[in-house]
Amino acid sequence: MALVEVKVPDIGDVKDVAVIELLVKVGDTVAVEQSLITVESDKASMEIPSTHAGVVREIKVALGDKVNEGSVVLLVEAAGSAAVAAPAAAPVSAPAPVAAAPVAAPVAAPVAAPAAASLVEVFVPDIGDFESVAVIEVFVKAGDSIKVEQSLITVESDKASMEIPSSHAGVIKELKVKLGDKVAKGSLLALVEVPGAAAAPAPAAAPVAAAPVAAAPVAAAPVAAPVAAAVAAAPVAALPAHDPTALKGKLPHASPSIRRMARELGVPLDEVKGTGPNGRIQEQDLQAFVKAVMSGALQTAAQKAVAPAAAPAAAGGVGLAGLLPWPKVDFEKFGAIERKDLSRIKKISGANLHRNWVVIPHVTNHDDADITELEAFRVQTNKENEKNPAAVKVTMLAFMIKAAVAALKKFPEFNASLEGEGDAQKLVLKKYFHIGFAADTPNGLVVPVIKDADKKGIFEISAEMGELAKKARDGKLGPAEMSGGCFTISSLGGIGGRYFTPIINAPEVAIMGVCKSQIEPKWDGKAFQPRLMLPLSLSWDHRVIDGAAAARFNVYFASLLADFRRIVL
Ligand code: CAO
Repeated sequence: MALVEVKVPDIGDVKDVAVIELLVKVGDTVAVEQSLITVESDKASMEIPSTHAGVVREIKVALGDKVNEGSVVLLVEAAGSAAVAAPAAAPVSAPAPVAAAPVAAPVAAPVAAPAAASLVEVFVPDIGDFESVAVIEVFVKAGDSIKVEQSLITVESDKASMEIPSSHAGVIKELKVKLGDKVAKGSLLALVEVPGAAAAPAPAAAPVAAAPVAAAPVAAAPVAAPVAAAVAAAPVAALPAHDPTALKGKLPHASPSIRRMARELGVPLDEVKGTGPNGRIQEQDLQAFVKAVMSGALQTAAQKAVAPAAAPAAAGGVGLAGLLPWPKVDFEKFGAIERKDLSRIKKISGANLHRNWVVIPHVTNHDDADITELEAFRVQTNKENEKNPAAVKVTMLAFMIKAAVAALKKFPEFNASLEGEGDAQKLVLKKYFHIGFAADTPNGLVVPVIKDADKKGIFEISAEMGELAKKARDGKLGPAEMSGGCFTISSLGGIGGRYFTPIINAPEVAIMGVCKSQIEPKWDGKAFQPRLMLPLSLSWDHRVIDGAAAARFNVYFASLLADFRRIVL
């Protein structure tokens, strides 16, 4: 078994790069191309792969060491070294074959060619052996003035991230790439309007050439595939790993392998505190972050945004990070489909409903109200007014709004909201009675609010509901008409169904869901009688309301509808 030196291959035009990560230790078995260390210059970070398979016998570099092409990284006891010996010579000692490449090749390739009198095309320069790399950041937009060598985009392979600089100064007229695009050497990045373009192309070659753009993968020997990526202008641009589209002001400082790991785990890298040199995020930092989130000791920004009030509960609960990722299905595989944007209302109400469902411990009590007499009264009232064109049609929902006011007065904790968090949390009891009702519109669900329903009569409420429902359907409701609610009624009575579990409209603490009334046989002690029964579904926030109170609220609410005279008692 021979000991083989594994050396830093040609890493392009960068010198004295710092070792920022040791990815293996003595005794580890490594494979060819397995990353051994990460090095970092002020231009790029790159992982140095092994040229040999075998067991690591000695590591010749330490964190913080400065290395160059040819520096010995470690000694590997190569398995079947006789076989590897010959090709092994190449990578270890063969930076030479590629030495010319990183400087020379990119010079020619990426240079911008003038597209019109003053419009030049800026291309991706020679980025080494990467066929197709993803655009993970776009730093500029059309209209921006840029300088030569200013970074335009960041691309990332599984081994390195690199910023692609502009070969020209000028104004971006058109950007030809976007986040997620795959690019390679020669891909058109942008059209740049260059002042006095005639002069620009020649010098423009220089900055691109000067930029240590290219990686110089060793092509000579099969075992030698040191993927030295390299590049451009700024410190390594690492992305918020969980969402490449969510660009943030400050980019996390981490190697490509750490960023890849973060992406795989769904860790928002920009929230991880790095303990490495210059705050660099290391594997143990990622592990600590994941542990903290899983134990509930920490919430990610996304979790906080989804569940701001859940923070206290999270201490004893399970973090959302524990959930499986959303299933990805190739729907086209199973049949024809069509993709449609969600309406603005659906997006807003969806986000609110999601938060409320996740944060509030919902319980739903179901009951029935005997509305035989009330419905007869309502129909009779409407009949009496039939000939009066100015008369308002009285609705069952108007009666329910008045019943809700009476029930809220009797059970004040239903007319309340939670405020604050932890020990400082308080229950806000409201002395006003604004009742919301869910209205179905072509664009989605909205909840107009009848203000001061305690001071209004059935006709007035019916009229106001009619106006608000029309405005809702026409998309003309203002924010003031949808705010300030104390309690919501969601009636599906005109449509059908038996019971459902309405989602509480935070910061309210309860909601009444109503379904279609129907005649049912009810035992009166002597015989079954046909009674018109209205199904009720009261959802309530168990942090504020107890089950017994909810049952009492439902019974009282139902009793008011059963005999509306009680409302004036
Ligand atoms: N049982 C049986 N029939 C009922 C009923 C009930 N509980 N409530 C209403 N109806 C009948 C009415 O009698 C009326 O019939 P007629 O036209 O024959 O008189 C018809 O349904 C329409 O009732 P209405 O004019 O009184 O309207 P409404 O008060 O029922 O509804 C509104 C108004 C705005 C609430 C409704 O249009 C709506 O948008 N409902 C959907 C709410 C919703 O989507 N909730 C779900 C939220 S969770 O996703």
